[in-house]
Amino acid sequence: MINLTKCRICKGTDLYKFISLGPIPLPNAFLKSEQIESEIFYPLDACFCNKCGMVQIAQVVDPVIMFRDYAYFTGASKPMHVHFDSMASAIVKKFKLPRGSLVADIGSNDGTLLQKFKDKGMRVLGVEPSENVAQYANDNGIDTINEYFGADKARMISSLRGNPKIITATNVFAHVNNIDDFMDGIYFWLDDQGVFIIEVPYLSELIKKVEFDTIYHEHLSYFAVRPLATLFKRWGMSIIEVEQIGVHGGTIRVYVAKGEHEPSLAVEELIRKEIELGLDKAETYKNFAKKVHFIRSELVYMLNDLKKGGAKIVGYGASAKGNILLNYCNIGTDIIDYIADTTAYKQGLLNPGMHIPVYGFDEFYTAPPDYALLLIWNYAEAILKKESEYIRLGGKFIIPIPKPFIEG
Ligand code: JHZ
Repeated sequence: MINLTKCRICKGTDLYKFISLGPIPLPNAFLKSEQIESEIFYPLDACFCNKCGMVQIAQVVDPVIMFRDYAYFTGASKPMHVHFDSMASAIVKKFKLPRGSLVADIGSNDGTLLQKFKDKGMRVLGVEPSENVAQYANDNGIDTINEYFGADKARMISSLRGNPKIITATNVFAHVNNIDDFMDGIYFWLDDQGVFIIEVPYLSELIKKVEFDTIYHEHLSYFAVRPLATLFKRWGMSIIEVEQIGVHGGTIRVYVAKGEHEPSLAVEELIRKEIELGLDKAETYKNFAKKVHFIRSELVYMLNDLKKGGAKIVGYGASAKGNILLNYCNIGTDIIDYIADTTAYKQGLLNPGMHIPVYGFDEFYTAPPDYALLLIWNYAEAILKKESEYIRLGGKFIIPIPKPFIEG
C-alpha cells in the first residue's frame, strides 16, 4: 500500500484529511472462514486538496490485490441492465453510429454494457483487468482483453484492432491511480473524431446525500465537473456534454472529445452549482464528516433497539458500499443474521471484516425477516417495488442513507 503525499491531479502537498473510515478490509474481499486469520485491514482516509479542490483517498492499494479475482459482476443487478441498455441506445443515436462501428469499454467487467452495444449492431471490445470476470465475458461472447489499460496497452491494442469511435469507462475512472498514463492511452487509441464517455459517481451527490459508504479503496478519486474539465484540457480535450444519471446514488456521464469545444450550458450550470454547494471549500467536508458520525450513531442505536425487542434482521445486497457501512458502524452477526445477494460468486462466503454469511434469496423468502437493512440503498425504488409482497406481509426495510429510516 502506498500513502499519498501529493494530490493525484495537481501534485499539491496540502491535503486536508476530513474523515477516517479504517482500519477496514477491501470492500470486495469476500472470504472463507479459514481465511479470517490472514485478513488484511487497511487505513482509509479521505482528503481534500487545498490547492485544486480534488477529493481523493490517501491510501493506494495494489490494484492486482483488489481486482485480480473480483466479486462484483455488473449483470447481477437487474437495474444496471436497464441503465446500460438506455445508455447504449442514447450513444448510438446521439452520435449516429453506423452499424459495425467499433465501441470499446474499459473496465468492461462481465460485458453487460458491451452486450447492449452488440445488440444494436456495433462491433465491441472490452478491456478488463479481473481475470475471472474477463473470462466470464469471453465465455459469454463478449470479446475481452484481460489487461490493465494504459498508454502501452493502448498502442498494442490499437495496432491489432484499430481505433474506436466510442470509448466508454463506467465506474472506472475513479479507480485509476495513474490518470496521466490512462489518459495518454485514451488520447492515442480514440479515433480523432471519436468520443470518450465516462460515468463516475458524482461528488455533489455524495456530499448532499452523505453517501460516505461509497468511499473505499477501489475509489481513489471523487469527481466533480470542474476538476474534470481542467484535467481533460491537459490532453487537448474538452468536455462537450455532461448529464446527471440516477444510478449508483447519483452519477455524471461526461462526454469528452479531442480539441477545443465550447462547453454546453449543462456543463457551465453544474460547475456553477458545485461552487454554490461549496465543493471547493474544506469546510464543506468538515460538515460532511459530522453528518457521517451522526448517521453511524443513529443507525447503531436503531438496530440495537430493534434487536433488543427480538427482531430478526438481515442485510439486503452484499454490495461493496454495504461492507463499508457495516465495518464502519461495527455491525456484525450479533445484529445481522446473514446478507442476501443475487451474485453467485459471493454466496457461501463471508462479508469482509464483519464475517456475516452471504446467502442467495431462498431463506429470505421462506423465512422472511422482520427487517432488511438495505445495503444497496442506491436501488431503493426498484427493490421496494420488487419486494412489495415481503412488505405486504409485514416486512420492513431499514434505509441507512442519508438518514436512517424505516420503510414498509
Ligand atoms: P451495487 C459497485 O459497488 C462496484 P457496489 C464498483 N466498485 C463501483 O465502482 C460501484 O459499483 C459504483 C446485489 N443485488 O451495484 C448484487 C441484489 O442482491 O450497489 C451485487 O452484489 N439484489 C465497481 O458493490 C450488489 O447488490 C438486487 O435486486 O456497492 C450490487 O451492489 C440488486 C439490484 C443487486 O454496487
